[in-house]
Amino acid sequence: MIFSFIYNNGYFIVEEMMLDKINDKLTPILNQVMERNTGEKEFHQAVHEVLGSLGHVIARHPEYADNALIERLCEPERQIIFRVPWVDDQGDIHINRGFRVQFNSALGPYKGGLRFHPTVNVGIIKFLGFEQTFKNALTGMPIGGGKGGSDFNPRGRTDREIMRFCQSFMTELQRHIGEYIDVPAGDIGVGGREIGYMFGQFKRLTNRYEAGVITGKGLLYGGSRARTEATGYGAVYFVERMLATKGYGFEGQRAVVSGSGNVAIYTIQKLTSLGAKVVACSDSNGYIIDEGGIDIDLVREIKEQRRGRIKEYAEHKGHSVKYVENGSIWDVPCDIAMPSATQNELASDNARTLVKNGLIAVGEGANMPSTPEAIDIFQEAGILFAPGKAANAGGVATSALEMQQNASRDSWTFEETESRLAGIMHSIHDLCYETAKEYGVPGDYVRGANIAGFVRVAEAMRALGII
Ligand code: NDP
Ligand code: 2IT
Repeated sequence: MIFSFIYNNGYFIVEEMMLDKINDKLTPILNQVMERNTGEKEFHQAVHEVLGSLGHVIARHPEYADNALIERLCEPERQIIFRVPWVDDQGDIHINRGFRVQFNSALGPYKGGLRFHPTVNVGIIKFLGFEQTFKNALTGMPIGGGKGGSDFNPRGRTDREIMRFCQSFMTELQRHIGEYIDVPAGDIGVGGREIGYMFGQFKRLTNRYEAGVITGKGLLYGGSRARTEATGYGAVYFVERMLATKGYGFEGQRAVVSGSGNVAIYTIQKLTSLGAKVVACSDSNGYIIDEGGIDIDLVREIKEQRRGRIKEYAEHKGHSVKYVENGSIWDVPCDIAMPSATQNELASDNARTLVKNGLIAVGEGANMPSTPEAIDIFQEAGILFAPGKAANAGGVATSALEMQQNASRDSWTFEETESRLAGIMHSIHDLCYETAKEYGVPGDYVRGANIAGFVRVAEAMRALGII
């Protein structure tokens, strides 16, 4: 029996992994991954979920397991760990650790974000790079999978400190990236400001205006319109299409969105514009409930302009808004839940509460926010469940649109870019939906996404030989 150790709200929860989902051929591969990557529990969890979906595929296409293809798929092509020294405003020196895991380049240059958060370690970056490989495949765009970041904590740091940290981080990272090699972007703790400082340092060190080396850039220096909004908007487009398969729409639905960062903000904005009422959002300290519907302009002012805390929303609005410190946002009853903060933020007890409260759909804006047991509970209850690697692919897809614009030295309108994003999300939805049906698990978007992503990467890896 294998257990996963899941960090949730300050506690480790031990949850049993459902090994019976794993096919005989795949079990030794999973065991090897767990032995070889000791203690990297999030990476184990991500590999377990994907391999747990592949039983039927390998039965139908045994050639995908030839030449140790799956073993190769579970081992990153390259893992880079480096020192990031920087000086704070008082003149004290800090040493952080930088990471870039170049997971798989079968479909294109490595592509994926950079995360700056104190919890970052190699296991977190590996899980994210592994997920990214399949997500990027689902977009149908020519991008491989990678991820990076640092255990640097940006919270409370001045603008100058952030700049010096980003410059030091890029001083090392620049030797490993390039528009045809590896193209980073943002993730938790990395937004437009950080991308600007990193691109500036890359340009200075290389003497090249190579815009396609990084995405999420500002509009004046090679960024794409709609990239900032893309992950949240894309997740809502996916959920809209998923709801439509059951004849539902957003009008009048009550929604809860965790987090209040980039993904959460634009998820809330799009849900609201399509007729849903978003009643709660959060940060790592607590959550707010606004029964009148979240005032997104106020959230943006607090979070994007002042880099403040979500508690300030309640302080500003007074009695009509409730702030709950350290509680679980999933206690708030809703029809649609969109976890958009971080991995394993929604565990089995939260899933049970949501189901009991009448939930109809979950759309994962974050990467791997639901624990495996929570996903089982949703699926057994017949809840529509959109996994992150499909639902949040709009961010990276729009990054690939940014790369296209950079390559052609073009710049599209917001409408043009958003309509391409919507088209991509609809086709990812339909691919997952049709794949699930084809493999005898209709309505199972987890398997649909894992299988469809895997097949694309596996086909490319087979064509490229044993490398
Ligand atoms: P941001 O840094 O903009 O926002 C992150 C939000 O999540 C904040 O509200 C933050 O609260 C909260 N959060 C982060 N870590 C934790 C934690 N350990 N516990 C509780 N809350 C936490 O990041 P993004 O919005 O960009 O990313 C959110 C999620 O979406 C991540 O899983 C990311 O990987 C994923 N994602 C992002 C994409 C993008 O384009 N940005 C694309 C696809 C997926 P606090 O301020 O208190 O830390
Ligand atoms: O998890 C993700 O897909 C991202 N953080 C975005 C990656 C990208 O390259 O835009």
